[in-house]
Amino acid sequence: MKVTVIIPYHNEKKYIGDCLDSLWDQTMQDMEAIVVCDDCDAEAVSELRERAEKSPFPLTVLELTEGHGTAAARNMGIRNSQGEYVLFLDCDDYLETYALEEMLSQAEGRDIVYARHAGTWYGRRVYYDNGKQLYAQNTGKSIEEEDDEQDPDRESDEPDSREELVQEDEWLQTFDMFIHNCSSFQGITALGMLVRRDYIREREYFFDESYTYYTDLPYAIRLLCDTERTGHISKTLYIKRRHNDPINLPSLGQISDDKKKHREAMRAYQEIKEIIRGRGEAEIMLDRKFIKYYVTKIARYYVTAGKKDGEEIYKQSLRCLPLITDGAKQKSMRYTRSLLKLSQKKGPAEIAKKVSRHSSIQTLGRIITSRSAMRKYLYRKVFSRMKLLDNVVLMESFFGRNYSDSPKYIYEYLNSQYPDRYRYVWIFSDRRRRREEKLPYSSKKVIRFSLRYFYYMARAKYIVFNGRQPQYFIKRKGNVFLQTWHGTPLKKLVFDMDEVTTASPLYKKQFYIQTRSWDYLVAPNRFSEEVFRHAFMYDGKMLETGYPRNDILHLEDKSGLTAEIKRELGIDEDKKVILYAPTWRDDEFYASAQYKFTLKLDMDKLMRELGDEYVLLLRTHYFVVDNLDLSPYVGFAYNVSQYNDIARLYLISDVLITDYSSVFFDYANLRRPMLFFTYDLEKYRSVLRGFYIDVEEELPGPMLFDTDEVLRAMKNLPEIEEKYREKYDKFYDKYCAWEDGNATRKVVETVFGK
Ligand code: C2G
Repeated sequence: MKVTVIIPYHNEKKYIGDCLDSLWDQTMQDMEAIVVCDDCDAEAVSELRERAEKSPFPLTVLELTEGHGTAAARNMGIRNSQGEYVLFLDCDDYLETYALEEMLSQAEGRDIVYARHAGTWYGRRVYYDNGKQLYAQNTGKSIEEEDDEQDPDRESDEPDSREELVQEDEWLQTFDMFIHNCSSFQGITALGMLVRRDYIREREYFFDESYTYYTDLPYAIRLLCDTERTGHISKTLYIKRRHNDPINLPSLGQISDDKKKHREAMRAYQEIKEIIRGRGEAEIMLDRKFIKYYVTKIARYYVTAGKKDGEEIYKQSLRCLPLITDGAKQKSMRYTRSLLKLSQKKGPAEIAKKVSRHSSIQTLGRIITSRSAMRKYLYRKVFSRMKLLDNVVLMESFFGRNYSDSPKYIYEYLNSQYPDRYRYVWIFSDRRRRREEKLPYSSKKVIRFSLRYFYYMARAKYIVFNGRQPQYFIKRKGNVFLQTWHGTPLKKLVFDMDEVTTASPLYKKQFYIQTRSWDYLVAPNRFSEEVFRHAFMYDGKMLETGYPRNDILHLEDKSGLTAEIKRELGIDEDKKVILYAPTWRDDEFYASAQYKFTLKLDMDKLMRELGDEYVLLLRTHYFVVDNLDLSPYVGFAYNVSQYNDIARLYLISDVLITDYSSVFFDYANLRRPMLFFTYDLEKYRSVLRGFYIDVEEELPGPMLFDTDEVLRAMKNLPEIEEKYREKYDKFYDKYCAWEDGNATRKVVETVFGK
């Protein structure tokens, strides 16, 4: 048998499927896999055993009997291995399908073959479908907060530059790839190394089980340094998966356990210096990784650590710092060099002072050169220390895109019922919107991310938003944060999403932090309440009221208002109205927060067949930036994408066409017919998102896949209404039961008092 793949497993059910599938699909199958279960539940073990039975190659499932942790699991794997070579694979990672074949092709006469790694936030399906594209997108900022830097204190003191190697030395080339593949000192790993089993066995190389976090470091360095017979492959063969849910499923690197990590890191450093001393360039490469770790982690630790902890780490650092080669120090920046020097002379308090000073200088530099950094600084250090303004309500809908949605109705209700009780500040995303949005009553309008915006974010007592607030929002004592949200969820949200293919890959963590600031969350129906609880991991107060934005749909007499809205839009009062309001597609974008939309309806046909009786309102989602040209269809098609309040469009529509947008839950309040133009259902459902409800079962209208089907449905609306009557009633009872025109009053009375 050629290869044994050793996989430690600790209940990561969500990931192991991809890992094993990538072995199933290997082009070279002369192999075995050993999965070592470390403290797994019975279900996880039996699922694995079931898989093992069907495996095309021997798949052994072992349960760790002595010790625990990755080191112990891998050691057990080594002891039970049969292959000529072993390869370490983590259960949350996977291999390229030709990985083993490629590595073996280089293995003759070598003890170790090392191949390049790639990092990804995604499982195999997304990675191979359009992983690169998504990766490029995801290294950018989250879509809702394009200019919201996630950490205002983010800085890098020591660039991790890599120099071109001129030597032809194969060992050094392998070492170079190995060390630079690992993004940091703490990321140095034995994963993806194909190692001759006898080389391991003869020298009794086992992982040191006394480490929790750093067992790979000394192990990998020792393996590499004890042989000259190494080779490397510059193709990516090992895919290392980052965890997008550090709240529920953190990887070892995402666990915050600083003191222990620092202790182990330094112990590992001392150990590997014994091994690598005198290896010239290789030693310098490794030292540079350690220096970066020291400057960005340990020295900063002194700023926040207690005295005792700081002293303890400091003592250990005194044993490490003298081991750093001059060659590595010389390649460092000036600040780093002086910090290293100081660290050997002065204690943790002095080091912390220097670090803080340096960080203040960097902040100052940022403030001077960037207005946005200056505003954020004022927000944190000045405005947030001023007294809260008890009568100010700050409001935002759709990140400032318009005056609409539940905040609008809450604002109007407050003004009409309690005139003069509060002052209001509305946020708009840009000058044009601020100018064009005409608000009843008196209110201030501020531009998102302007100085006045930060001022009111810090000082307003009440915050009423229908979406997330920025990452850097500081919840103050006395703040009342009312989160109305903006739709009954059909598409899976946050913690229920396996892959986060849209926003920042750390979306889950960010979301978790953001929801901690919410005092009230509005639920439109019982179903949403339950989903919000798990999808947002929200355990705060839930307002079981229905959406304030839908009160208008329950007006007894709608005729006056509908006539007014039709006039406002220039629509002939005798024409019936079709509203086409699709949602956005995660994979169709120009850049962060700028989504494309392609119209899949044949407008010529629709106009020809329906133009006498109907007009069509096209309403794209607020993330879509494409401005669709409807000029050939004047008098029939209207682009109402910029119209502020979709609820007013619902009111004048006789029929809704949508897809996977939450608009249909709201529109159902009117009990008017709905058609679902779901031309990309499979992609949307199974690749991009995943739904909470069984659409085939629950949707109160037909799913249609091309213009002809839409036309046929439009011409048979009465039959369709008849056919879906029962489903519609059920749907209404499940999603609209709380909405009876009183949601705004109920929300206001709970949050603001009578
Ligand atoms: N919307 C709109 N026009 C569209 C689509 C949506 O005005 N063409 C508005 C509606 O108020 C809708 C809201 O934006 O309820 C949310 O739109 P969705 O299409 O459902 O998508 P998304 O913004 O991703 O929100 O829990 C709900 C989810 O968060 C979905």
